[in-house]
Amino acid sequence: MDPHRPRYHFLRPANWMNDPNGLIQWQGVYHLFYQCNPEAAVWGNMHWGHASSSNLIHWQHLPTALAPTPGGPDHDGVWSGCAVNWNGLPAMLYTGRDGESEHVCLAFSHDGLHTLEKYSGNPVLFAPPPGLDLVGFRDPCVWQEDGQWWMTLGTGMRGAGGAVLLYSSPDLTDWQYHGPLITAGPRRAQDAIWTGEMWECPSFFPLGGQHVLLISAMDTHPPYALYTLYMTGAYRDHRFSMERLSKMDWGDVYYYAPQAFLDERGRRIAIGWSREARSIDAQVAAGWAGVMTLPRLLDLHPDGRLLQQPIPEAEALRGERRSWEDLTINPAPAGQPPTTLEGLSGDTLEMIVDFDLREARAGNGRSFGLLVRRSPGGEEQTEIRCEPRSRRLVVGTRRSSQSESVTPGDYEIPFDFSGIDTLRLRVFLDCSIIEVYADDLAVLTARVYPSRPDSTGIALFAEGGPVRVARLDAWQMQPVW
Ligand code: DQQ
Repeated sequence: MDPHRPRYHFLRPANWMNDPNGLIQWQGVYHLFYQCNPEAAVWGNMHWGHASSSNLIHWQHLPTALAPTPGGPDHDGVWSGCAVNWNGLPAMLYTGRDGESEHVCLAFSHDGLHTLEKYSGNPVLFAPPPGLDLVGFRDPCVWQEDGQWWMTLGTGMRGAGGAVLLYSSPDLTDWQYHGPLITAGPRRAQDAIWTGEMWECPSFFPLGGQHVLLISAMDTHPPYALYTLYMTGAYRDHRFSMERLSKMDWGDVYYYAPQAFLDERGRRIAIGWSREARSIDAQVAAGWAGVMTLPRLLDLHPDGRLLQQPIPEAEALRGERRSWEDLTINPAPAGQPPTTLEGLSGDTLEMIVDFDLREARAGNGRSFGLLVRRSPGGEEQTEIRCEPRSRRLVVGTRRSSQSESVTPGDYEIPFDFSGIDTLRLRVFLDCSIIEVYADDLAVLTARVYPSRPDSTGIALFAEGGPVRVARLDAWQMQPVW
């Protein structure tokens, strides 16, 4: 068995997978369509794969749903798109790739999402309005508002950064341009986050009295971008004015192209794609590439920050549990190993760790955290480090693997520890994917490929002074495959 293949996250049986597409709950059943290459473990030849689930955790693989039509407007690939309820029929708006051109195409299902049929009049939107010099024209996100259909498309204004275009239609087939929903505008020196040359996969929706726009910022030239941003703000007169901008996931390239949908219970749920952090040769040799992150429940903090929580359904995977209370972790003397916990190890775990920040914050320059996927001698380990003084939380994968085919890195969440007495880290380990939730306010997805079978240890560490762990719960997670 491939030790790096996740066991409780969604992924295809084999070959390449990327963006989630067409997320919808239809007559009680969740459907996940996704970008895939059915022939190889490398990106290309894009089709829509398909799976369904009653709980967003246990998935059933279904036949490929959409393939390129030779001679059709999608003959070079069926790229990303969304699903809507079209007067009682599930309908998909997707990107048809045709050379370098991108068109909006429509498909629908007459048999309750067993199969999809392409609309004979495709494409339903052939090209952007004349006169715009754009980078990309793709990834429709569609909703109903005031008796009409509205659609956003991801693009960039050449030389001027990302943008989202807005269209409306009475019937999903005839689209009218309404101008940009939002444009990045010129880059300003004080902007903390570069928003890229184009915005892929916009996902736009109301949440907590405001609106949220998720975009995947892309820039293939310096200063480069390949990460997911969220914006919160006001949607008025068919324009979106952004008030807050942040990364949705601080793992950068390892969380991309998320799509958020509303389920039948009215929950806003996002699923993102995590690419591999090992060489293409290693991906081809493994025969699979790409995994979906755990679905996240989205909400809005009163101050406008996006709250993200793993869906509660994931708790059904919890198996054997171990708990500790009131632990004091002292700095290890030089050359001594960090603190391990009797009986706690593994590569498919959920952990909830409550760090008491009251003293640790006051202590000058203290840092503390967790080591996971650690070999007994520490030759391999992945670090989750809290640094209150430098206001950051770092996930370090530089020592995660001794294999040379892996891309290591340090990924950091800017995090303000002031005013928090207890920091709750919720960590999911599933073979090569790690998701770290910090107080549900910041999330970081990382990929690790330890080369040693004994790299399964968990340890706690403190530097510069002790840290108190108020509580630690850990569960062995049950596989879904
Ligand atoms: N992936 C799709 C595009 C999208 C990109 C192609 C984002 O539609 O813009 O596979 O990863």
